[in-house]
Amino acid sequence: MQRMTGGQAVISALKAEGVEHVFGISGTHNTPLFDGAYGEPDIHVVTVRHEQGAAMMAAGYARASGKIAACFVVPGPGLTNALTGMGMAYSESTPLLMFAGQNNLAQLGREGEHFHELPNSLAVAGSLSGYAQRVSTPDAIPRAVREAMRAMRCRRPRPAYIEIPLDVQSGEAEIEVLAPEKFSRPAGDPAGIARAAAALASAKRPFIFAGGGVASAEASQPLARVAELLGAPVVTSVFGRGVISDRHPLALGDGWGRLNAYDELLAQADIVLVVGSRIDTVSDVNLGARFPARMVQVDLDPLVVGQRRPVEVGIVGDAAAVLESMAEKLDDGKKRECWFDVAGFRQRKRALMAERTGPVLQLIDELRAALPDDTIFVNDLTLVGYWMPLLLETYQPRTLIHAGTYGTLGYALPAAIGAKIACPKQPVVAISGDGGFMFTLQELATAVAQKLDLIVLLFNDNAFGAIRTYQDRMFRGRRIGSDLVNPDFVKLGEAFGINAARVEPMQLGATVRRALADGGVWLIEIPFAPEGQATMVPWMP
Ligand SMILES: Cc1ncc(C[n+]2csc(CCOP(=O)(O)OP(=O)(O)O)c2C)c(N)n1
Ligand SMILES: [Mg+2]
Repeated sequence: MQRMTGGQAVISALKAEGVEHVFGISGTHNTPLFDGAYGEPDIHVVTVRHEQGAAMMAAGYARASGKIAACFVVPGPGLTNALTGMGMAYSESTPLLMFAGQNNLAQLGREGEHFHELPNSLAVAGSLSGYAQRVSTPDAIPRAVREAMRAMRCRRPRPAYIEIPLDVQSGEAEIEVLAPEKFSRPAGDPAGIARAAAALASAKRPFIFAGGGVASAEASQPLARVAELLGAPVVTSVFGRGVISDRHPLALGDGWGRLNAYDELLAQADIVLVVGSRIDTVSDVNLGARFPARMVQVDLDPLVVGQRRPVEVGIVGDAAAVLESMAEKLDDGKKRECWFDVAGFRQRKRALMAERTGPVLQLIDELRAALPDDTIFVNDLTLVGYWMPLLLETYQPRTLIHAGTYGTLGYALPAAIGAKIACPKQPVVAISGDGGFMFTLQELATAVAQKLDLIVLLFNDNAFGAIRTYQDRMFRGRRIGSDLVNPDFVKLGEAFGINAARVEPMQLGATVRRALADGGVWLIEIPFAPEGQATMVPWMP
């Protein structure tokens, strides 16, 4: 037991859980939380420039590293600003620990029009969280943090939310700091795993569909082992990119969209193992409807198993644990030959993509060649970003962070900042359009303050380009509200004191190499407005 304030209790609990970073903005309603971190060498406070940035940074941090970061925001506007980032994290099954201040206990629930009052804030935040609680005494704080951690670690990861009234933050009490706990996830029902292994082994032409759950469970190795034992090609969702290296002979990459590039695989496959994926709409617009009728599904979330279509065998469990047990069952000392011509398919797919995406593929190839294998790319919703999961060769898990199904503009820069803070040794590249960049550009100041090495690519067509194309296609060229008047982005970068350049697409590789060598924050604007079918993003009908 130690005597401390509620704010200090939060910091002690975070330290005990191994949390190292807090993203946030202070105000009168959360200063005791910030004060708790005063002089604490193990907790790094990152001041952001808008709360949506805080949540997106924490999300990028978790997706790049698997580590959990906290956010501190004021109630009312601080929380509502953070909601878009929380929505993003919720839809991508990403953990983050959001703390909001609150008015004093006695003022709550009365519609008293107190400062920062947001009626039903718990319900508001709770709708985007896997755990939401208000604490009413300082000594309840360690338990709430522990419960939040349990929810994020043991169940499908989601944001967690803890709300602390001001008098609880500054109140003192004798507080017990809880010792760290080893969290465990369900390892899957052994009988189900045996049936799944038998079903997969009995089929002649299996394939695997692997999602973000494989990355969060750090299950790349057992995934490759199961694939090799079955001779099964592996397709990933956009969230699963990198869980199997594109250099692996069984890796097919991702690429469903609306392109139907996988028709030849689907026409022949007789069973599918879906692991760590809800079969999301960005990865497969058909939501798995065209998968083989025989399906084995492994997921940590019981609601996901069988959600899209009936399963022959469903297993609720951690992807790493289940795939390891499955590999044990399948292992008869031999690897099976793959029934599908993966190399030939990849060549045909690349030729199709070259024809279809032309200059976009060239750009992405340039980028890949200029950057090391462990570079983390973070995509916004922009032409080049949409194509990244399909076109970028990806070699490691967590290195391609694609904006989630929530689909907000402005995600790339803050999520990239979070990724860089979590993984300082890896190069990080944000990919934005002129429209999306302007949603969160103020976080350039955060990148500067944190002295980051960061490359921001801004593809400028002076438009909400995808929407303009959509209007051209679906509304017979009746363009409205999709052209943009932009600032001079190079001057804007200079005003932030960062390196800024405007380069033609052909110079991108050289410029990125230079940015990597020189370090610091780089804003590289690429005027880019291709014509014709290259503007047709993968999701467009
Ligand atoms: C918060 C939010 N508002 C609106 C949209 C709708 N939207 C999707 S793409 C897009 C255009 C983005 O323009 P830009 O970032 O310049 O990329 P481009 O399509 O030009 O490559 C818009 C407005 C959205 N996804 N998110
Ligand atoms: Mg644009």
